[in-house]
Amino acid sequence: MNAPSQDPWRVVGTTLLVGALVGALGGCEAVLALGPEPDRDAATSDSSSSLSGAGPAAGSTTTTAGSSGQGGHGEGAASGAVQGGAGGAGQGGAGQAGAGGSSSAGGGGPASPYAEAVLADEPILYLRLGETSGTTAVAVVGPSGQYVGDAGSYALNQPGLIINDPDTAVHVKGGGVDLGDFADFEGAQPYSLEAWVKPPPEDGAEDGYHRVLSKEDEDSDGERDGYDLWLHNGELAVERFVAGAGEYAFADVPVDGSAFHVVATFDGVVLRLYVDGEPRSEQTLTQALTLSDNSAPLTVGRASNGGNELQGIIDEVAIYAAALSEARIADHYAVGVSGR
Ligand SMILES: [Ca+2]
Ligand SMILES: [Ca+2]
Ligand SMILES: [Ca+2]
Repeated sequence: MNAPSQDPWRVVGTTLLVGALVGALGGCEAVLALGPEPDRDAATSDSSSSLSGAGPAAGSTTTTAGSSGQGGHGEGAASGAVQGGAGGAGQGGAGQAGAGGSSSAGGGGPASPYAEAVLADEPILYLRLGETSGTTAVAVVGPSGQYVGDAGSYALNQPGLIINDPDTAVHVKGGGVDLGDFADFEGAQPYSLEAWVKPPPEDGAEDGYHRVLSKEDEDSDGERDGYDLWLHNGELAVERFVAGAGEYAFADVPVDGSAFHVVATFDGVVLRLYVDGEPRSEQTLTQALTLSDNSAPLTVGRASNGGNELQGIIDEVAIYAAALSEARIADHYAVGVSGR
């Protein structure tokens, strides 16, 4: 009960996360994998103050951290944690606790304003893709994935796409991440899909539809069902399919090899696509396109069936069970390109 308040990340990571999260094992692995980073302790004092701004998610997570870090009473983080903890208990907010707590784990060491911005919106999946070795894509929130593909089909530990954030990214070259059957979003459930992508310069000969994210079953009945986000000849699209009938929203993206931020949202009726924090297109569905539960894996960097590979760096993938607002998307982008 007397752990120093200046190290809430460690307290959360080692005591709370393990039991609290859906991705508890992943969170623990994140701590182990990232623990040795030298700046960890130095950065945690900064992160404690910023954590208090993360709202109920961070606050409720730190229920344990707050009670064990009571020496810090009077500081933003400690009081936030205590208040958050009370709120979390009242709401039975285990999921929220998980999200906030894993922010600490995912951060590992240095505070990440970008990760905090993501976690403030309570994703159901958040992959920082910052592994340096192994085959597990450790989830900060949600199920961890497996890096899949032939030897050389992906490269870990590539420069990340978030400014002033030491967390790295993966370069996919045919491989990707398989998250298993997750995030079906049956019916007309809302969602948001988010990623940072840095494809190679367009050479004019590009062909094919390169999946950034995919949760699409076409194999069981030969017809496309689900949703995905793809690149094709400098065009980005979010699509939604039921029994082969689909609707899309499209937007142009850079073809000069520069990175961009994408968020696709679905609010139950309208598909929207945002690039670099700005709304770029939308499509109001003209048919219901009611999704069914399927068993196709959610994948990053290639289609659920392993095809349609993306080439390039992909980073900071998040999925939310809500349509993020334009303001929140703009904020994520602003933090991502400023580092604060
Ligand atoms: Ca990353
Ligand atoms: Ca199908
Ligand atoms: Ca399913």
